[in-house]
Amino acid sequence: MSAIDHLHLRNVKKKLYWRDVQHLTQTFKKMADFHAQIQDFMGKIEAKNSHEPEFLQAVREVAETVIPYTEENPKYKETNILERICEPERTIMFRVPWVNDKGQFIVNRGFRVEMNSAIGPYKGGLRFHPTVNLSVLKFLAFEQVFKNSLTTLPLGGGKGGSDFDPKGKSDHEVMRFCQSFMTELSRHIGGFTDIPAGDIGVGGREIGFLFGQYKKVKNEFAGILTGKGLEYGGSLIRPEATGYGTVYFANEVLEAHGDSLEGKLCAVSGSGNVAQFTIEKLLELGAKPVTVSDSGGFIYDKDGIDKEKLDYIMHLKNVERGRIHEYADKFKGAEFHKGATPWNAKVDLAFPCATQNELPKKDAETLVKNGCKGVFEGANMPTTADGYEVFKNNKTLFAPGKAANAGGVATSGLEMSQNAQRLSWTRDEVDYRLKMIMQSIHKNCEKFGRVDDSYVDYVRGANVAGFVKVADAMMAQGHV
Ligand code: NDP
Ligand code: 2IT
Repeated sequence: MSAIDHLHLRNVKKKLYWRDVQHLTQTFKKMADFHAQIQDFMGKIEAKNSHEPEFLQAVREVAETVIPYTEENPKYKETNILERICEPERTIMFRVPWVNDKGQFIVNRGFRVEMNSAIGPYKGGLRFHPTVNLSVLKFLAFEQVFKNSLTTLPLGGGKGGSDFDPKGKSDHEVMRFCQSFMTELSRHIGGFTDIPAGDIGVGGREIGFLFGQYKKVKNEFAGILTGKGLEYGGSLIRPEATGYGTVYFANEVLEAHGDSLEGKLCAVSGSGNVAQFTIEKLLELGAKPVTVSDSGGFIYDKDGIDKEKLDYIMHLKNVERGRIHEYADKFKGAEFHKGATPWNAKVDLAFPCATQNELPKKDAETLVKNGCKGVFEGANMPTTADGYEVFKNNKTLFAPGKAANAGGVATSGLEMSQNAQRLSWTRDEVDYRLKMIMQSIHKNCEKFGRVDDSYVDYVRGANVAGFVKVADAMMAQGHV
């Protein structure tokens, strides 16, 4: 190389260096600016909702991804859409009086958070669990707005429930509670207003009692709930839909990254509706689920939970209403770990399907250390904020609940369509539509969440994609 070439090369390097420095400085400045704006925004939300930690957690996750987007799309900032989305359109709290089998007078608290109706009537589940409070239901209703927007269907967001604990109650007690709950709720819901469904502690039995009471009080047979029994307007595949949809979504993510579910060891938490049908679909697609849990602890079955064992779990949980430790008595070789969660198991993939904040930072670190390549949230917000940071920093594939578990509410939307048409689609038809919806959610998340050729930030993708549709509808409808 000549002396002139050397000189030229040095100048090019110098220029490149300065360009890099300038670029980095700009990037840091932008990040600091975003950070300041997020802090400022959260300050306002925290001031109004200071006793609602779950709600604030859900809002912060959205703010961290949506605020940078609104900076580049100022129309959303100018119309203050994000702050407007954080304020429920309406929150209803009510007394639920009922009498237990001993003749005692019990009172519980009932709620319905009607969060956002920009793109359709309020839609979202009812949760019956002793931990239910306004913070939990506001976080769930907030998540539901973005999730429902992703489904491609015209569904607004809501959530409700009660601090009633169905565990240990007789069928008659559950029926009397549901009747009292619906006597009040019936004033606030309707096929064009608000259509609740199930969630933790609310399955087919509870939906039946709630539907019966609505019909009695209102004297109308209407599609005001989803998750109904097949005999009275329910849809095939709705019970399966959340778990199936989560696995369809996982399949999309893995395929997009040149991988598949075949032969993968999977940790599943929970043993309720979502966990059961997650396991069923994992088996169908060739994966090997090895854990299942409830609030008493988890089962590790090194031989895998096969179809026969899953049938046992379904009978134990749905019919006998038993506890998961009984699995270890039935199937020798399976271990029960009392009071623990499944995240220490050495697995390829994790499917948290129980409840919020069940996967904290230390467990995320253990999963990563053990070689876990993907986390797919069947539950709502099961991963803590710092747990998610661990996955993000390690480029673990991570599908947030509002995308991965949207198949449940999407199929509720399909149940509403069938009710409106007064007909029932076949199992194959509903399953096909569910699969198509999960594929479309995946594409939409990729569109807004792609970081580089090898990594998609599905959290950013889901939040921004969900936000854009709701925000555009809100802007079109004026400041209402
Ligand atoms: P179920 O009531 O059918 O099952 C809940 C399961 O999670 C049970 O195994 C329960 O154990 C466990 N669980 C609940 N709370 C806790 C807790 N605090 N600590 C440990 N384990 C707990 O509910 P689903 O399966 O319907 O719901 C599970 C998750 O999926 C929830 O986050 C829900 O919001 C979400 N989801 C549900 C949808 C649906 O269509 N049902 C749709 C989308 C999301 P135990 O019996 O001991 O309480
Ligand atoms: O969290 C959820 O998406 C649900 N519990 C299902 C809601 C519904 O309306 O089917």
